[in-house]
Amino acid sequence: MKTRFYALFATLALTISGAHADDVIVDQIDKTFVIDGTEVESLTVSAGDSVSFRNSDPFFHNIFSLSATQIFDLGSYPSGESRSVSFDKPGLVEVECAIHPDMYMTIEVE
Ligand SMILES: [Cu+2]
Repeated sequence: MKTRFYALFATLALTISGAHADDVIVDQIDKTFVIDGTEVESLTVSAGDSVSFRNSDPFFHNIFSLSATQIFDLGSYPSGESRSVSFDKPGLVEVECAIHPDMYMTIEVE
């Protein structure tokens, strides 16, 4: 009986920690998307996670997506500013910049 109680408690603890949402920082450097100093073209997150798009370039960016999974438009924002999006639905999200058409990455929401 006691063992069963502890097993239930362990399951509950795992469920709570599993619900923790992450925030991933995606930099914009030299018109590319960068995570921890490495240029990336794709990223996988869990539903409920958010991504902060930080502008580390000396000019404006305007990050947006027209993907049905998550349509968003962060607007035009200057160097040093961050804007974030939370991803709630699983699926693929294509991310672009309205100012720099060559900027492109995908976010897979699991
Ligand atoms: Cu841009």
